Amino acid sequence: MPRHLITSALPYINGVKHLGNLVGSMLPADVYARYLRAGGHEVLAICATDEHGTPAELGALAEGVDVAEYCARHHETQRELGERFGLSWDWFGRTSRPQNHELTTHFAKRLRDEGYTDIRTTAQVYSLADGRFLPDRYVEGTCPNCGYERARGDQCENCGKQLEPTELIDPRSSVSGSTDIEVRDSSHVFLRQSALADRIRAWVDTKSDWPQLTRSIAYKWLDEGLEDRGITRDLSWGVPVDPHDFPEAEGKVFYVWFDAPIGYLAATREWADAGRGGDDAQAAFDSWWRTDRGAGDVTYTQFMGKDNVPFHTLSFPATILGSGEDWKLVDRLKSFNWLTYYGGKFSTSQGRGVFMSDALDLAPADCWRWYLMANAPESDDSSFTWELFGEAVNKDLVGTFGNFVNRTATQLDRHFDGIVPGEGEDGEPEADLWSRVELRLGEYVEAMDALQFRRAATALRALWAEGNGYLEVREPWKTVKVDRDRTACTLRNAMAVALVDAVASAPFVPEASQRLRAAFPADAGAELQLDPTLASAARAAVDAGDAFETPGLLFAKLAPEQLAEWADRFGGDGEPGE
Ligand code: B3M
Ligand code: ZN
Repeated sequence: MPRHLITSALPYINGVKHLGNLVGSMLPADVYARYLRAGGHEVLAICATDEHGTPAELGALAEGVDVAEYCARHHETQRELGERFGLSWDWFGRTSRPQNHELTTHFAKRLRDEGYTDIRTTAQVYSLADGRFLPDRYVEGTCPNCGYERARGDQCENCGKQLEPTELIDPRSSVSGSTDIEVRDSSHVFLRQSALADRIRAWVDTKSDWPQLTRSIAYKWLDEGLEDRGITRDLSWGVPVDPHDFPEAEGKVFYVWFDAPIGYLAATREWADAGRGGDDAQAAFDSWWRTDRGAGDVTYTQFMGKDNVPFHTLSFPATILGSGEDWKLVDRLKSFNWLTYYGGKFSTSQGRGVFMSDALDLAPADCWRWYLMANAPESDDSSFTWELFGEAVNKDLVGTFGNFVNRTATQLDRHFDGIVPGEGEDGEPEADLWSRVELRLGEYVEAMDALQFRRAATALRALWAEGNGYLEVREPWKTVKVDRDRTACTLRNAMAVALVDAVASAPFVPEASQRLRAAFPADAGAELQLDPTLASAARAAVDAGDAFETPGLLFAKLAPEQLAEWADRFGGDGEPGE
């Protein structure tokens, strides 16, 4: 069996992530990781906070703490929120840790040795008042094209024109507002991506199974011509350039997008280092990342929003390929469109939309997980609305899954003291039920294997509905008065379907699934796997005499007034925002 390495784009350290960030990377990565584990696969799920770059420095400045402390604090918040959302990482690391410093330094040196770097002088804006170089987007001024007064040094957001900061009229620092700025020359390390373009294209050509969105983004960039890229910056927070390797760039740090993807390896190294020493740690790490040292059987799947695709299909592969070493490259890359908030952008600065911390105060993680994945922006952008959220919870979770389990449990409890009865022979209705369950399960597994989450959610919803359909045909609440054997048979089969549901639903709604699973005796289907054998295995696992503890209501209904109040509070007024 292949082993599976799974990474999700590393959340940037600044602040709490919104639901759009969650559904575009961390959540689908978790759903897939849980799915594979439930199928008996060996999985390593890795994530980390992406901690370098100017926004971290400025965030720390705004909070009046030093940047190391700022990052430590926000890392902790993000880790905790992730765990409360049920994100089952094997490791949640930090790009500011020594493992990333070491690996980033290593890759830069390898690239230099292979002849893929050179040193170039670039003109950079320096703010005397702030005592620092300013990245392009932190220079503000009047757009030479349209006269907009708050154009940024990389682009005018009014007319969309791409700009150089030196083109701005009346430029000023957006950090302090100071106009006391000047252009200074600075030498930087460049990665010669142009020299690697053919190798990258040849590699992308082998990825015919990548989704269309991913492929089209990669080819667009390749067709436009891969440009060489500065991989160092004039900042103080980051992985320092080793002056022995690059004396001309002494005192600078690597660009955040150079070290962040190396963070996938580094966070794995953190995992390997935890509780292991020296050679063991090295071997554990290598077995996931070095194809010449045991990672040959690893399937590597990445999850990310579409804006991150160029960095993962081109820049990071350039780092890997250019190193001349046998590092693992991504096999499957799942990218997502945007989740919008009523058609507009989620906005951290305007507090528009729902953020991970708010969400958990309103409803359990499972409700969010289900809603978000069942409506994931896969083939197109999708829009968050409170109506859709309410529907996902009330119709799917409460009305379909929860209702089936609750009706079954109540009947069993009321008429058979919660003990699975042995009477009654399975007949035609049961044969029909199980062939439908098999069918739904097959659809579900196929969609999950293909990383098609909406399709998987549709199949899962249909699986839940099969249980209800069966109860409605068999009507145990009526037959119990006249035909106890038939009722026993119905409830025994319904129990087995509930067990199928518990296992199959776990990737999407782990907490409720766990509670349902725990209602069965510990040994009932302890070995069940989430794969096409699940239906028959669960059917065999539910035995007469098994005691079933009623799990209580799996999900609670959301009242319309409640939803309306939230819409009010979070700005869900149907007005597309900025
Ligand atoms: N931190 C995502 C972002 O902030 C970025 C992903 C890095 S993945 C190596 O847009
Ligand atoms: Zn403009």
